[in-house]
Formats: sequence, structure tokens, C-alpha cells
Amino acid sequence: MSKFAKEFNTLNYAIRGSQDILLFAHTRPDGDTVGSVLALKEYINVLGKNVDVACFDQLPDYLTTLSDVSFIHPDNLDLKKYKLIIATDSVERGFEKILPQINDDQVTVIIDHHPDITISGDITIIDSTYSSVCEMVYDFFASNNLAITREISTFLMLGIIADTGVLQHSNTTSHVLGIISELMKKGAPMGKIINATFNSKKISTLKLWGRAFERARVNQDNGMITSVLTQEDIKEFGATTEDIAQVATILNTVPGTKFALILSERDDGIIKGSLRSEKYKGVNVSKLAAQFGGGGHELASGFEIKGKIVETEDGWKIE
Ligand SMILES: [Mn+2]
Repeated sequence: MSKFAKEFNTLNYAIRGSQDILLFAHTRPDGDTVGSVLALKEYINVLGKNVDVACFDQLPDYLTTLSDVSFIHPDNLDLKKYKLIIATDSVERGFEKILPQINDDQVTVIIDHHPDITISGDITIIDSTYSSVCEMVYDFFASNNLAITREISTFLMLGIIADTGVLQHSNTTSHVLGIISELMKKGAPMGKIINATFNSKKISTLKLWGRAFERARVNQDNGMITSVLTQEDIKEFGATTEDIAQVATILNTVPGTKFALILSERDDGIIKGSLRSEKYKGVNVSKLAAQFGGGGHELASGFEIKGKIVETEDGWKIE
């Protein structure tokens, strides 16, 4: 039995009791937030209810082979009409702006697997031991004995594949693999999902990676492998956050390294640090991130500092 059996039961009761339902995906939506809202949308549609999906950004191009959904920009929402509002994954990337506008007679639900979430809903389901929100939503379906259609299985698998880096990250538990097996039985096209999310790389992404890999340095003293991307690089290649995060993941595969740090310049003089490690390396990168005022998971964390990346004679420095 799931540890959230009670919450999942309440959530299903709330869905069944509401005619107009809003789902909310996070800003710059990824496979997990998209997969989780679309799986819930399928279920709610079948119940014959009205369901909309809101997001500050549109569905990314690479996911259009899996869905043709269009998101409603929050500025264009008639928020009052929804009796039930469900936000999934990284709920503090967009939904925190909506929450204060919601009335007491509307039911809010938060489903997230990120640590340190400070907002809460009428139903709050947060657990950072889950690989993905899609893993949590699978448990919601299983806990309530709900039928998983081929469409639902596709969307749930999307989020799990995305957030586990195709079942390679340390969050790939036996529970996750059990779910993957069940979703395959329901018809989820695993190859198509992997192709959409990971196997196809734009030439601009490869060029961005090439630049970052060329600059990579290993610090033999602490086992850190690091590289930098300037704002010019990011603009030149139209890099997404995901493109940059994957640099750290790939750098982390270099033998003998303990963790990877990628520093990337963002707007307004902010430098973002992305830290990655692997369980067997025995490093808790969230502690490192915390030293710079950031946070995250033990093996994937980040921080932000003010400054500019400047080239020097023998490398790079932050000014
Ligand atoms: Mn996620």
C-alpha cells in the first residue's frame, strides 16, 4: 500500500466531485510535468469532465511527437471557474504566482518530488524519494485501482524516462522498474519516448556541448570536473536549461572524477551552478550547493551567484 493512500483517495474523490478542473505545469515544462498533467488529463477527460492545462510556456518542440496539447497562459485563465486545481512537479516554478489568487472554496492540490518546497495546497503530496511526479501519479492510479489506458501509460512513462535519464540515474529503484514493466504491458512506446526525449539532439545542442567539453578541467585534489558556458555561448546555440544540465551529467562520466560542476551565465549577471554526482562516488553535492546558498538532491543540486565569467590566461574566473 502506498504511503499516500489516504491523499490519493482524497484526490480521486476531489476529481470525481469537480466538473471543471485545472492542471498546472511548471515554467519551461519538462517531460515529468508534461507527462503527469497529461496522464491526469486523460483520466479526467474519460470521466466526462472539463479539464484545461495551464503553463507560462508552451509544450517544447521535442515533445510534440507525443502530444498536440496546447497550454493556456495563466494571464488568459478564468481562474474562478475551476473547482479543483492541481499543480505537478517543481510547483515553485510558476504555480506559486497563481496560488495567492485562488479562493478558499477552490481545492488546490500539489504533487511534487522536489525537496524544500515551501508552498502547500489543500492536498499536499510531496516526497523527494520518488524519481518523478509520474511515478507518484502511477501510484495514484494503482492505489485507486484506476484503469491505465495506452495514452496514460505513455505519459507516465515519459516523466519517468525523463527524470531518470532513461533509467540511468540513481533514482531508478526497483519500484520504478516495476512500474516501467507495467506501463510497457499497457502499451507505452518506450523506444519512441526515449527517441523524443534523449536520442535526438539538435546540432546546436551538440555544438554547445562541444564547447563545454573542450573547456572541461579536472581538479585532481578534490575530483571535481568543471566547465563554463558564457551568456554568448548560450545565446549563440539557443541552449535550454536541459542542454546545460546534461553537460554536467556527461562530464560526470569521466573516470576518476567525484562530481561535476557546470557554471553557466544567465540574464541579469547571475551565474548558475549545476552539480551532479553518482551514488558510488560518495559525494553529497547538495551540501556543496548549500555553501553557495543553493540546494537540491544529494546527487543533483544547484545554486546561483552574482557575477560574470571572465576568461584568463590559464582558464576562467568569476568576477
Ligand atoms: Mn520531476
